Amino acid sequence: MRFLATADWQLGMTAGFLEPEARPRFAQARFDVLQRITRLAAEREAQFVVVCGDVFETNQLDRSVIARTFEALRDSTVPIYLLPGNHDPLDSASIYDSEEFAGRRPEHVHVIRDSTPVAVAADVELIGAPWFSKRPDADLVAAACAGLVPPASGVTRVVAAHGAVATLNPDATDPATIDDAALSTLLASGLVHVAVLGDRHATTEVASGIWYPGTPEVTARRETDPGNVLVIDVDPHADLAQRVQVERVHVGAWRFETIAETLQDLDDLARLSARLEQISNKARTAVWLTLQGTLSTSSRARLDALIDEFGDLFALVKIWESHSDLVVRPDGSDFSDLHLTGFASAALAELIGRADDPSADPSSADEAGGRGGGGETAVGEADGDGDSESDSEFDRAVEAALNAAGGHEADEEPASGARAAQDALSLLYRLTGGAR
Ligand SMILES: [Mn+2]
Repeated sequence: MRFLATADWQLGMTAGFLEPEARPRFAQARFDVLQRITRLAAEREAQFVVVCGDVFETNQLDRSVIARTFEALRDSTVPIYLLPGNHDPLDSASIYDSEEFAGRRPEHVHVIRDSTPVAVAADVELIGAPWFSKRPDADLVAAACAGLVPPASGVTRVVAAHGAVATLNPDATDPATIDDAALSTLLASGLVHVAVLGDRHATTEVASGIWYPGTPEVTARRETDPGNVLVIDVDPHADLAQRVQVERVHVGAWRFETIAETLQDLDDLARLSARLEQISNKARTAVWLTLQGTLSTSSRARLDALIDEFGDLFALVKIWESHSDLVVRPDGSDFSDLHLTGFASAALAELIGRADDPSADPSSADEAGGRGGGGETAVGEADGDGDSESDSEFDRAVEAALNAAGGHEADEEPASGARAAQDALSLLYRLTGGAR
């Protein structure tokens, strides 16, 4: 008996961490992959598809998500069983009870609403363990399998459930934890033949006959092997060790990657650039850079320009700040071509001093921002002295860099004083044309 197992579709998920223009593409990918799944099920002559929970990201979704889900599943020639999970439980606000869902559900799409065995075919029985709330107070798999009698000869019994198993759960006190040792005993006894689970987004074999298929499209950076579905063959007459054959098939189009590099000079930047360049399907790839090393101001500015350029192609390219340690050491030659005078020259000297001072404390970042305001006076004075237009532009660049030294991205830890000054120098270098 062959079936296809998948889970954690998380339809309707938004990805606020991606570039804004990439977010609708990411949301659409979660629907597009459904057609690849149902086509695969038909090609492999699977008897059914089971989705082991978290079909939807929440119970509160725009009705268009339901419409697009059923549109994507419309042409499936294989029946599809949806199991409510912790994101989409069968509670009083359940998406499965909404008018849109009931009104649009195609005949071949079924919701598993209790643990009564479902006769998918004459030789297949499906036992589901749906979630009825976000916090079950018991092991739902144990409850679903309690009191089972042996299946009729030749009938394959499949368990579909959702949640963390004890051997992989960091929170062993959670009463909803699935006792996978007890499940293995059930499997060995032949009361059930295979168990497929949702909740863990990376494809994982827990034990013989117990699998997490994982999410068909990646949802988070930490997932080690997402983007798969499982084609599962079960021989109900065989012992547990030989009973279940699993083929993982990659169906996901998106990738979340982490790239680690040590950067010291322009050669290292060229290597990083080449690594990014050779990645295919950039529009559906997000990259977090974990960077170590020490760069001159001009090299750091080149790095920032490189990240901006690749940011136009990728769904995201970003330095993962909490996993990076990149220091900028101003090089004497970095600014010598700029022939700075007056306020700009004094500000530059101060930034270089601060960038080199590891003892600079975070509060000085605020001070640097404050001094940006002081720059307005300097610009005014320079204009009063009849300085050229380009000098005035340059002063604005210095001011912008100083202001940037006081700011940092909201999702990152506050920059230290030295770090803020390093960022400001890099920005100053770029604003004044140094990275072209
Ligand atoms: Mn999930």
